[in-house]
Amino acid sequence: MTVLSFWLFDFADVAISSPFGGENRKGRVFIYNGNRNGLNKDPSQVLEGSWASGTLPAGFGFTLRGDSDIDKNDYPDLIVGAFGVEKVAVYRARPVVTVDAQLLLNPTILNPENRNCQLSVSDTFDILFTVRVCVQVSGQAIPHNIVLNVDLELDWLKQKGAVKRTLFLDHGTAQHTFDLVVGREKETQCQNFVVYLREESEFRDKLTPITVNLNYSLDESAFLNEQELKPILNRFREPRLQEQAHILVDCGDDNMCIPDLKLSAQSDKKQLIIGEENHILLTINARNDGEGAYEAELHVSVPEEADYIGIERHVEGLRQLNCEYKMVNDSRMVVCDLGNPMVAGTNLSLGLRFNVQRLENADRINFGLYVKSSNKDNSQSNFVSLEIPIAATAQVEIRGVSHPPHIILPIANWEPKQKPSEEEEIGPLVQHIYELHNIGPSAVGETHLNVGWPSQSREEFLLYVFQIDTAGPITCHPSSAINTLEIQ
Ligand SMILES: *[C@@H]1O[C@H](CO)[C@@H](O)[C@H](O)[C@H]1NC(C)=O
Ligand SMILES: *[C@@H]1O[C@H](CO)[C@@H](O)[C@H](O)[C@H]1NC(C)=O
Ligand SMILES: *[C@@H]1O[C@H](CO)[C@@H](O)[C@H](O)[C@H]1NC(C)=O
Ligand SMILES: [Ca+2]
Ligand SMILES: [Ca+2]
Repeated sequence: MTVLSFWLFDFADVAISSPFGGENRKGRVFIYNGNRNGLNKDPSQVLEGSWASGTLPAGFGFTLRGDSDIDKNDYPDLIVGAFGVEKVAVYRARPVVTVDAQLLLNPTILNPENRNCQLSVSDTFDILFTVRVCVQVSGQAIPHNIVLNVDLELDWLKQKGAVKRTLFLDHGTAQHTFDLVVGREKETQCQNFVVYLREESEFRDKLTPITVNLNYSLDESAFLNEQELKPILNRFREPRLQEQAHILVDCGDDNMCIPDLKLSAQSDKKQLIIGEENHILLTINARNDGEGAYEAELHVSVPEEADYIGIERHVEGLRQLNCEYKMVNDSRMVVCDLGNPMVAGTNLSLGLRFNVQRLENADRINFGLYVKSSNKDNSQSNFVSLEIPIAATAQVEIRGVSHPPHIILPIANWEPKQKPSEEEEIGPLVQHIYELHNIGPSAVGETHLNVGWPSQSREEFLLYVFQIDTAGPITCHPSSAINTLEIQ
């Protein structure tokens, strides 16, 4: 192991070699940067020998020489010897550019009530703020002018096609890339950009801060001299800055909105009857007893038996909100906009109408309701499960007539026969007609009609049944055999 220290800036850096270390014992040199308290724990660079070990190991790093400036660029260089292959490698140090960048937003609180400037393109008043980028560069023996590629991105937290709430006034975009030329001995170099907040109707999220992201890199194409080593950015500076602006929301001194959402709901029908025209009106009361609830929405899950008709518009005291019917993950929902924000103290009622059919296979239907907001804390209301039982009711009627209506006994000039074989021989014909009616509304299943009749009197036939006719979906089963005498 060989240890070599060399000085650059304030703290000594150290090169430590391990001549037989690394893959296939090719040898390695580790560079550790110094800091105020000594050395960094992890190496900033690891140099690898590139010569295979023959009979002798290559021994890359067997000797280290440094702290001298071979190419006269003002940075100490490092020479690594590999005695096994009779080679030396020279590592030239690149100039290090330290960038001090600042990102300033003004103002940092945007008040949507306070649209203060008229844009020529639209006739609306816009909320503007300034993004100021300031940069200073320093470094030993760095080029006279440093060119930085700078990327500015507005509303950085809104990625992947989300609506950017702020745009550059000059470009109409949320992203802007530009070159900043900073002189070595110059004062801080600044550039201002005017940014506007889109109209409130164009976005919903007012709670998430508007994050402005700045990142930069060295424009390497600006260094034309091939002989000279190109500078690099100081690796101990993150080439990225972020600042945030907030849209003013009514959240009290702590600037944290904690809503207290309450929900209740009832149906105008206490039960549903199979077979009836079932329209129901759900009357829903939503309140916010806490601070502003942002992007507040009422979510109603609709049971499969029900179809959404619309919002009730004719009852006084019920608000006409914007409600939308949609499918969410295979479940049917009605989603109503309760406001953005649903301000503190809101107490509103609305009515939703549904048509309920297809009740035959259920004994109840269930609506699930809750209010959600985009607030971080306490974002949802209580969950309301509204259950409506299903019942069947039917009014069933029976009517009957007899032809003839009367028969007077004994029948004049008529004698019973010992062995009757013809219809007339057993007595006069009596016909009973029974009619069954279901007036509804529900269908009736498994209906039984029991008819009894006097069949005998004093050991003789009274009403002798010899035929049963039916019309309609009905079958008859006599309790004992009929027409035992087989009369034609
Ligand atoms: C800024 O960062 C993004 C993402 O990391 C990168 O794609 C872009 O090239 C960077 N811009 C500059 C100027 O370095
Ligand atoms: C829909 O499904 C996704 C993924 O399965 C889940 O994260 C999300 O919460 C679901 N949404 C609802 C409203 O159930
Ligand atoms: C909400 O308003 C209704 C009338 O619109 C009223 O009857 C009810 O008491 C109010 N609720 C609260 C908690 O203020
Ligand atoms: Ca040098
Ligand atoms: Ca608060």
